[in-house]
This record gives sequence, C-alpha cells and structure tokens, in this order.
Amino acid sequence: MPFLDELSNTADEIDVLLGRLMPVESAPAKRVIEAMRYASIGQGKRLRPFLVCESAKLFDVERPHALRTGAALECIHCYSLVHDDLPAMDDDDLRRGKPTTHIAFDEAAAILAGDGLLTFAFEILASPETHPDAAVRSDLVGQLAIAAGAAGMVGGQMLDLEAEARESHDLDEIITLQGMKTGALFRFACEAGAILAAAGSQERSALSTYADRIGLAFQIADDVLDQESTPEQLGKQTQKDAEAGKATFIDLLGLDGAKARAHQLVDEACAALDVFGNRAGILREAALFIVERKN
Ligand code: GRG
Repeated sequence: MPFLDELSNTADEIDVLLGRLMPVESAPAKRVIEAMRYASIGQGKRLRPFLVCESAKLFDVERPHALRTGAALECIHCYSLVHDDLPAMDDDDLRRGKPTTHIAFDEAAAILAGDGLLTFAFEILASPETHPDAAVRSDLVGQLAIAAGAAGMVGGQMLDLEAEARESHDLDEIITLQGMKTGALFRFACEAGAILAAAGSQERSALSTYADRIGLAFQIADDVLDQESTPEQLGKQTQKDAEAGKATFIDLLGLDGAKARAHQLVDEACAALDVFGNRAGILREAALFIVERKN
C-alpha cells in the first residue's frame, strides 16, 4: 500500500479508537470530555501513532495493542498542543485548521482538557487491553512518563521558554532542547514496538537511533515550514518563533543548510534500520516524509 494511504488508514483507526475510548454520553463531566475530544479527534497527521504501529509491525505485535499505545501517545501530544496554545505559553488561536481549545471552550476547560488527556494516556496504557503482560505495561507507562516529563517534553518546553529571553543561541543548545521538547515523544513512538514485543537491546537501540535522527529532522522541517508556508497551508499561525525571539535551526544553519542537515539526518535514520533489512521499508519512507511534508 502507498505510504500516504498507510498513514491515512492508521489516522482513521486512531480516530475511531479515541472516539470509542472517550464517550460523552456516559461521562459525569461532559464538558471536559467534549474539550478532550475536540482537541484530539478529527485532525492531525497521527505521525506518532503511525510510528508506534510501524515499529510494532517489525515484531509482529498485535494491531490492537499497537493502536492503543499509539492512541495513548497521541493523547500526550494533543495535551501538549492544547497547553502550548494557551495565553500563558504561545497564545495561539489557530491549531489544526480550527480555533484552539481555549478559544472554542475557555481557558479553564482547555487546561482541564490537557490535564485529562495527559492522565488518560496512562489509563490507556495501564489497561490489560493494551498488553496482557503487566511487565510490558509497566515499561510502557514508565517510558512514556520519562518522555513526557521534566527530562523530556516538559523540560524541553521550559528550556525553550528560557531561551526566548537570551539574545544568542548555539546549535548544541537548540539540539538539546528540541531533542527533549519534540524528540522525546518520537523516541517513545519508535521504541514502543520493541517494548510491546519485549525485544532485545540491539533492536531497541537501533530504533532509538532512528528516532533521534527523525526527531531532529522533524523539528528542522518544522522550522522550514514555518518560514516557507502560510497559515492556510499549516492550519496554524506561522513565523511566531522569530517574533518571539526563539532560536530556530534556520537562524543557526541558514535555510539551505537546515534543509541539507535534515536530509543528512534522514540518511542516518535509514542507516540505523539496517538491522531490520527490508522489513523497515515503511519506516524509511516515514523518515523521508517527515522532511518533505507540506504541513
Ligand atoms: C506545553 C508541556 C507542554 C509542551 C509543549 C511539543 C510542544 C511542547 C509544543 C508544541 C508546539 C509546537 C508547534 C512544536 C513544534 C513541533 C510540533 C510538536 C509540531 C506539531 O506536531 P505535528 O506536525 O502536528 O505532528 P499534528 O497536528 O499533525 O499532530
């Protein structure tokens, strides 16, 4: 099946699953579930769940287990977008082509929807429906907590906010903060298949290297898109990073240098998959998609 069809099929499956996991009718607090559904269902490339599912395929993991793990990760990603868009952070009113959650609802509901999605992710992973082996579930919970927390995404966001106040930035600093802010969730996505299969350290480490490279390539591509695209194409405001004084890879490498670095990272990511041979073809296509995508 062509890569884009595969990506879109997984996105549809994640939408159906999230819809099923968050029913409004039976909820005692309907408004928070409505805000959680608004923030998580119906849009988004679902790249992270796709990487979970494709890494899981390498080990013949059962599809429902991979999908639930991908849905949990997508909940964390969506919570981060909701909170990042709040007035106290980036103060954005457009996300995924529609009003941000605090605009569509209100700030309190958006904060609670983010909190609800964050905690729901761990509820999904803790369920035996995600995996029958409690040790595997515990590993998933632990690794996702590390990826999302102060040593990962939350810490990266803090470093990013602090960096705004500084005049000069260097490449190592930006690589570290982006590796935490966006890279950590990619790392979990790619390692999740190996965790679900209780695979060995060689395979896990190959996926971790792949994830590091595509995570960085994703962020560089994000900076390039921010510079070259319109809000209509991206479904969110553009060029806000430069206005806020955030250092981007383009500031440090130039536009052409940034694009060249992204492609070099794709090559390195693909090379890390050699251990899986032809079975990793889709993950190689995913690496290329990450730098060539248009939104
Ligand atoms: C608020 C705890 C907290 C963290 C925020 C990840 C993040 C940290 C903020 C998101 C802001 C942002 C736009 C970062 C750039 C990278 C990124 C995560 C882009 C959006 O991801 P895509 O392109 O989005 O996968 P879709 O909508 O397709 O899911």
